[in-house]
Amino acid sequence: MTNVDGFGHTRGDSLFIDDIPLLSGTLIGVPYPAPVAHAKIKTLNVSKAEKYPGVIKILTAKDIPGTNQIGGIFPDEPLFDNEAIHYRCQPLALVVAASEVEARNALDAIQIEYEELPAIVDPREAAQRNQLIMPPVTYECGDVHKVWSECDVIVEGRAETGGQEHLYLETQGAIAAPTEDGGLTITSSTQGPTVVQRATAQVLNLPMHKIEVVVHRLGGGFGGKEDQATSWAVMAALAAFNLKRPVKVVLHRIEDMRMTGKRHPYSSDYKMGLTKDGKILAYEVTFFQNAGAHADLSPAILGRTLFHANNTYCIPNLKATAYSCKTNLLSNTAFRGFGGPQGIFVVEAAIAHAAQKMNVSAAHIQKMNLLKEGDLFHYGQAAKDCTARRCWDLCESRYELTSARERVDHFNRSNFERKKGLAMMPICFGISFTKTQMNQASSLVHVYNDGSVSVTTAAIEMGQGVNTKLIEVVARILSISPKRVRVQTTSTNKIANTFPSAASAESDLNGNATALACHEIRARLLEAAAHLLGESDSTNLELQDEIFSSSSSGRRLTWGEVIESAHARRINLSAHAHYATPGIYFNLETKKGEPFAYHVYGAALIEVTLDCMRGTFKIDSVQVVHDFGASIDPIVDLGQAEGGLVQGLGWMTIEEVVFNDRGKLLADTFSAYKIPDMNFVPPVLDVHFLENSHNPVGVLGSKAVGEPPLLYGIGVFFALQEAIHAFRPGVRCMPYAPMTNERILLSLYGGS
Ligand code: LUZ
Ligand code: MOS
Repeated sequence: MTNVDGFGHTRGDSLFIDDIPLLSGTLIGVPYPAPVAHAKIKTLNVSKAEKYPGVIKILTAKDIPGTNQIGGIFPDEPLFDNEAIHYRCQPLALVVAASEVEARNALDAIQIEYEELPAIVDPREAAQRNQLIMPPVTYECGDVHKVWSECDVIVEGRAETGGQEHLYLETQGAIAAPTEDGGLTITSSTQGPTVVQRATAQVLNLPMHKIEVVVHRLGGGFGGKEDQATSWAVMAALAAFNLKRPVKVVLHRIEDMRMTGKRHPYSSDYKMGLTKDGKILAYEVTFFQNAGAHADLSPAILGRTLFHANNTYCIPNLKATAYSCKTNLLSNTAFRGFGGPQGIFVVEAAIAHAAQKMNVSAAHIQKMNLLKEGDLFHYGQAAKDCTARRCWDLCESRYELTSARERVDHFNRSNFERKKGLAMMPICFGISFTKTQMNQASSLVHVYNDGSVSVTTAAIEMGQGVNTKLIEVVARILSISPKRVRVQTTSTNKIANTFPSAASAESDLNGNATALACHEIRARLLEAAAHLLGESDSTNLELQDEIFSSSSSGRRLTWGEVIESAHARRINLSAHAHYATPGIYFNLETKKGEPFAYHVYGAALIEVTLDCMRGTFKIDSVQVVHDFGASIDPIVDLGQAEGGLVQGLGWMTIEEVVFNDRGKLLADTFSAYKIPDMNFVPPVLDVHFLENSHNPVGVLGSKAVGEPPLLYGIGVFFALQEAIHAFRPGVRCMPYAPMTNERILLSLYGGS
């Protein structure tokens, strides 16, 4: 089956927020950005700006009828702060005008007086001053301190990873329109309709039932719209509520880059102890997460960093501590991987360090320590149906690691100014929201009396293909053509109490709920067919390819005949089902439990060629064996795997979020912030689907796919590191990502 959005997207028929035809009288809102990164606000005066032509009103904290608060995990984020500025470009007011030009013209006329305070941008400095989002958290197993003395090799060091801009194609935005009874309908580009609904209800002091949040689709999310679509939607809603007119707020790209949070940069300290054979005995790591100004999702992201601190290795003694550090930067937020990649980078950096010191390949240490069936993660869950070794072994044999190694070594001996590097990158990612209660979803399936079917869930289509997968679920269980099935627009009126499309889990959760609803309808239709055929029950009936057939009488009925008859007999042709992932739990006190329904595994082999004169490089190949379970849709899954891994390659190399020391974002345009393009994509990009994998907990035996493949990108850093070492033996190339051309040159020629 082809992606249901394919035609619409390529023809330009798909509607995004900015394409939706406006009701007449719709006003435009533009947020007013704070001029500095940290200050006490003395006065904010909008009266002059409000007199500008076309301006209807400028909304500030004073216009909020309910609670001035949108914080998701902690209530630490006012919609419009009227006391302090915590980061540069923090929105302080919303200018509402008849046109966008008029709204923008008035921005400069807003007068603000403030007392500037020093800006803290470094997470370690914030931690030193005890500026923490919450107390530090430690996950551990075994006792690292007892075993250091037994280790033959110990490495210690610091590792850093930078931020990452989501660069979804569609910028943040929403349109809010008042309803006749004082409520609102909000069309939002959000991954979490209920998040928007709840925050709006709180800010406007309305019951949630008066607010409908509608989402057609997103032009990309990547986590950037899990929590951070909320403020724009609430601003539009606040204005529509005050002015009794529809209001649209859509950010320009530069505003989006300056005003919305990104992937969290981390600075980390590691210590790893191994036997002389390469067995990891102990690993101690401390993470300093740069949370930015507000909590946002940082505490949950910190949790996933701790869960994934071991990547795919069995480490008997592990101690991981994490600090969420409050700085005067944008509130960093969810980004594909959700803290997992940051944790995994550090353990890979420690292994690479140990390998250099022991003069063995990193692959030797990686392979020796891979998880196997039944091994315990440090949080107490056992590795089940663990395919880590199968993926590794197949990757090694299929892509001929041994001969690749020889070829690369030979290349490096016979070339001076160009060097190659090779890295294996095994991955492990836990599937389920780490907060157990979020792992639930529901689905509403209608069979119409013309035989067509509609399905509505909480799932948000954001390019990841969830709608295509939902159609496949319905079509397979009802045994009908996918052409009969339509996925309806997501709305909080139709499906309540939704959780965001996030954590790679939306196909599993909404797909499983849809499967339950379809099984109910299927059973009713089989009964109806039995009745029509004069059989006492449906035991001898089958439904296959839109035909009901009886194995006892051999008689057949079409899909249409049975629907018509069931409807005439007043049988319910709709079902609403709820699904909650079974068996998962996590004890927040002991930090033990089984938080994940299952894990996704895979392994990649990455080869690079470095130009040691220029500091430039080519990624020659990324070759992957990935466990997709029994893929529902291999084309959609392949797209997710390729997109994810290229996004990971970009994070590790060319994407650099740069702020100055006063908290000003310098990389706020496409010319200053480089993301992967077609030329960057490796010429050899092979993703092999692991054979004979069936995941009993996923939907129709599949495994979640959104986030895990991003982790393969981490391997490119260590492939480049190896190439640098080949040019300059003995140099210690610091594990500071991204490995930009400047950093490469400094490693090749700088003081060490
Ligand atoms: N969002 C969230 C996520 O709220 N909880 C999670 O565990 C998660 N994991 C990955 C991506 N988004
Ligand atoms: Mo996400 S990082 O799955 O919103």
